[in-house]
Amino acid sequence: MAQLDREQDLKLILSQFLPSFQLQSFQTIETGHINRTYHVMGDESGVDKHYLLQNLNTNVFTRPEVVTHNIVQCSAFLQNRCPDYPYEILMPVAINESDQYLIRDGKNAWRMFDFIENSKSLDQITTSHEAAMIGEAFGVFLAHINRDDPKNYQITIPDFHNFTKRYKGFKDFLANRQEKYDDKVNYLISAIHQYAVQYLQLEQMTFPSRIIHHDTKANNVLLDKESGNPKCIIDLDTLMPGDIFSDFGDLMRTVFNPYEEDKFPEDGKLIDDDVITSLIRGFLNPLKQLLTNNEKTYLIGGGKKITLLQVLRFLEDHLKGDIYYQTEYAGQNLDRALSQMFLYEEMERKKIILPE
Ligand code: GN1
Ligand code: MG
Repeated sequence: MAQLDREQDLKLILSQFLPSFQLQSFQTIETGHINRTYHVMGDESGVDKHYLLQNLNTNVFTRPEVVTHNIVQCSAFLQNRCPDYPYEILMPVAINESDQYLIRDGKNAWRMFDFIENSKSLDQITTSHEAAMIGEAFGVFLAHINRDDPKNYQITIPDFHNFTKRYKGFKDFLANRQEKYDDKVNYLISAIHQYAVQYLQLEQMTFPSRIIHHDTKANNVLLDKESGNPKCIIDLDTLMPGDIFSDFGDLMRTVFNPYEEDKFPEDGKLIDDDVITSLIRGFLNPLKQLLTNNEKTYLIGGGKKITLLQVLRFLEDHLKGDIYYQTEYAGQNLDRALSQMFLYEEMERKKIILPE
C-alpha cells in the first residue's frame, strides 16, 4: 500500500480512538511475524504524544475480542492487585473513553497502546547481565500474573503449543501429499521424527496449568535505554493458560541463539555457558515459590520442545506456501526451519543442565 493511502487509513482509525489526536508522522515496526504495527507520533491538545497502533492479524487471532479480554484481565490484575509489580503495564487505549478497546472494520481489528518511551529491545543477547535481566523480567511477570486464576483467561489459539497435536497434523499433512522434497526438507522431516518421540512422551505427563505469555522472545522485554533494566513485558496477544515449558522454551530459543532467527549456521555454537546460566538463574529466582519440583525437573527438556515445535511450524508453513508467517523473501521459512533445527541440535549436543 502506498505511504499516502496508509497514512489516510491510520488517520481514520486514530480519529476513532482519540478524536483530538493529530497525526504528524508514523513508522512501521518490522519485528513481528504476524500483526502490522505502527509507531504513531502526533499532537493531542497541544501535547506531543506517541502511540503504538496495531492491526491484528485476524487469520491468526480469529477472536480479537477474546485476545483483548485476556490482555485487559492481565493488565488490570497487575495494576489493581499487584502493587509490588515493578514494571510498566501495557493497558490498551480505550476508544473515546469507553470500555471498548478494538475498532472493527470488516475483517480488520485495530488496537492501540501508549508508546513506552526511553526503551530498547534486544534481538540477540551478548552478556550475562542482559541474559539475567531478560530471564528475571519474564520470571517476575509470571510470578505476579500467576496470583490470578487461569480460569479468568480464555484460550485464543487452541493447542497453540501442543506438540502432540501439531506433530500429528504435520504427519497427516505429509501423508496427503505426493511431493518429492529436496535434501534440506528431507533432512528436516527425518530429524523432526527422530526428536519428536521424547516430547510425545513428555506430553503424556500432566503439569500445572499456568497463565503464560506464550511468546517470550528476548525482544518482548523492553529495557530501559540507559540502565538496561527491564521496563515492560510486551506482546501479550498469546497470554493464556498453558505450561511453564512454553515460556522457558522461547527464552532458550532466543537467548541461547547468538544469530538471527533464520541465520543459525550448521556448525553454529550456542551463546557462552555463563550467559546460559545467568538466563536460567534470572528466570528461576522469582519463580522459586511457584514452580513444583516436577516443573523444575523437566524445565530444560520441556523448554527444548519449543525450538523443535518452531522447526515444525516454519517447515509446515514453507511447504504450504508461506500462508502463516510474514516473510521478507521466498524461502525464508525454510531458512528459519533449518536455523532452528541447527540450534535445536546444538542444544541436544550441549546437554544443558539446571545450575545449582
Ligand atoms: C510469531 O509475530 P511474533 O513475532 O510476535 C508467532 C510465535 C512464534 C514467533 C517466531 C501468534 O510471533 O508463536 O514463536 O512468531 N506468533 C503466533 O518468531 O503464531
Ligand atoms: Mg508475538
